[in-house]
Amino acid sequence: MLRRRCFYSNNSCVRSRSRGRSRWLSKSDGLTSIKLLIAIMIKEFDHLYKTVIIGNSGVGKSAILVRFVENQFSEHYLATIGVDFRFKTIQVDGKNVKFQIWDTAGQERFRTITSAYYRGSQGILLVFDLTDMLSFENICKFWMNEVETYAEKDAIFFLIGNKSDVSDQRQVPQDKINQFCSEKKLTYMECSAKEGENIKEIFLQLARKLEEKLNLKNVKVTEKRGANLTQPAKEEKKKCC
Ligand SMILES: Nc1nc2c(ncn2[C@@H]2O[C@H](COP(=O)(O)OP(=O)(O)O)[C@@H](O)[C@H]2O)c(=O)[nH]1
Ligand SMILES: [Mg+2]
Repeated sequence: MLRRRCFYSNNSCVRSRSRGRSRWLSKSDGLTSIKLLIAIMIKEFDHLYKTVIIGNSGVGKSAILVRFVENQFSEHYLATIGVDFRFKTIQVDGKNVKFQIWDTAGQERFRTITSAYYRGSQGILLVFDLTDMLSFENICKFWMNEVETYAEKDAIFFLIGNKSDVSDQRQVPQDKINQFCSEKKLTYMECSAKEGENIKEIFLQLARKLEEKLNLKNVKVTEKRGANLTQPAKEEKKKCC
């Protein structure tokens, strides 16, 4: 009998969905990183950003991911075990920006997401359900604290209100959303994974912010180097004889 093997260093078994079905990742899937390396070498994309999706179970995290990557929506999703990630490349201002998007797979139900999930993430999507007040309260009370603790310090955070299509069942007041966003300096966007409304725009805006941040970083590094070049070289310490 074939044994199911985990290949991630954090020992989390990984399942991935292919065309809506879950499958265990085989050892050969460990080649993903090699494929990525080749993609970098042949300049298949300009920048790669790890982005994680977080929020209560049932808010539509997987639906957002599947809508963005496959432009599909299903009322029922199979919960994957471990973690699930997908790639998607978009064009942003003449650049090919590749997203590696991580989706939790049920652990959020028990709030047992490990810090490894957040490691190296540059983009964070905090998702709540506009028709479920508790899902918003949990962003404020729990998920925000969690990402502030574990995510990279300079990551870009977006607050996402999903299920905008069911406008007659809205539970989350706009002023509460605004207040929280101004407190935490978050970009807020509403979307509907079901209708496909605003999904691509979320990733476009995120990509723009990430690119801006990267450019700023590069300018700072260049300025620093320039400054160093104009500064007189430090006198070498004379060695004592
Ligand atoms: N009406 C509506 N339902 C949605 C939307 N997004 C997801 N759902 C439904 O919400 C349920 C939970 O979605 P899922 O993506 O599994 O949530 P997750 O647990 O956060 O990953 C599913 O039944 C989806 O069909 C949306 O934009 N509008
Ligand atoms: Mg899910």
